[in-house]
Amino acid sequence: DLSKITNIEDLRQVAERKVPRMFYDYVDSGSWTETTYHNNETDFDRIKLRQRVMINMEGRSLATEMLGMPVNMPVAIAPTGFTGMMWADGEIHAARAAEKFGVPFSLSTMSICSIEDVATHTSAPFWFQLYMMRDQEFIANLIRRAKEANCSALILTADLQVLGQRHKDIKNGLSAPPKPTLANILNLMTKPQWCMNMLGTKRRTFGNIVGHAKNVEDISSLSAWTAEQFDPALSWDDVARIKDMWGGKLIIKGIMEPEDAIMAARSGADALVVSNHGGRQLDGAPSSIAALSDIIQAVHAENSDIEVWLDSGIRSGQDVLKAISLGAKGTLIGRAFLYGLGAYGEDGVRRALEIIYKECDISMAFCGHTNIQEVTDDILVNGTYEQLKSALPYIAPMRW
Ligand code: HOC
Repeated sequence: DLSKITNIEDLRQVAERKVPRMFYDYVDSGSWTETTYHNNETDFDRIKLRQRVMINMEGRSLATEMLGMPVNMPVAIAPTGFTGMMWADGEIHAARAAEKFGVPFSLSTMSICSIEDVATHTSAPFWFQLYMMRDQEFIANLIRRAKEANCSALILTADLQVLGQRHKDIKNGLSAPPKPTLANILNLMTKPQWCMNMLGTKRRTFGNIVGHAKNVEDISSLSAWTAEQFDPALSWDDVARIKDMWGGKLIIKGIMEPEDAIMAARSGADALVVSNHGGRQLDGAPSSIAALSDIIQAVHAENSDIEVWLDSGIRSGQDVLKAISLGAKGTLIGRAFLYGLGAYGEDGVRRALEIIYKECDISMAFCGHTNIQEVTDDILVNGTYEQLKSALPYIAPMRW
């Protein structure tokens, strides 16, 4: 009975107790000083909502579309690495929860369950996330596998051609599966449910790259592998090439500047995600919510119909509502669903989605709206650019 789990923080606390330290820390941390990681959350809190009254709140709906696909609310599950280490077969559990809730699920290249594992255990089409690598044959192979699995969109990650330095992962000796060191064994002894679940699955390392990448189970070999494999020369020409190879809906994730948003719009991508990778890459970047307005404006000035989405820092339905009010057409959640997964598996992901739905729905009602598709920045106390600037001091200057 998860009725006493009322917010995402509750799920985080349970996950912290149940998940081995190295995997919990992998999720619950950012790069370097973690300033961007923290700002992603605190900047949402600085944006204030206007309470309206005497407006009929009946018949509310959060239903909308992302890339023309109907969604129960404007939230998708983000592609996250090592997800099957939060809970055995975690990607399958999260995908099932998303499918039942009517929101999209995205599978990371660096997932534990493979594309085929998830496709076999779900029926709704999911999205596949790709890193540009030097090995073109491997890229073509991943794209072919995603097509065969009936994936309905491809997400190209633009901001991880080099890996941000994450101190906790290095100190913990992050690996999948965990190495049998004394520290790990002692920590695993305090996580009996996790150990039992893991013993019951054969999926304990990276399902999509196994066979292609040898010995990439720990953080130093993974970092070396990404440095060797991920193509640092990724360019907008590659995006056009990937779009051709894929032939379906393409999403570019990791846009933080208007000039890059314009390039994404011109590249033929169908959606872009304003994202600083959850504060896991460039520490020192602004929060993603501070970067949003400027990007929306640039895309409008370009007359492009590319959809602008946002991730990084969303821990509540109010955060979703704020992003939508500032012009995002959709959002992605990472940690918010991972805490649920680590805490209770599929039930926990479902609970995370229910919590976010309810918070978004109730907040929208308080702001005097009944339809998420009609929400604009008129629900914000600090909705205009000048007002936002006082709430988010380092919001990008208006350049477009
Ligand atoms: C060491 C893992 O997007 C993240 C993920 C996956 C990164 C791949 C390399 O952790 O931010």
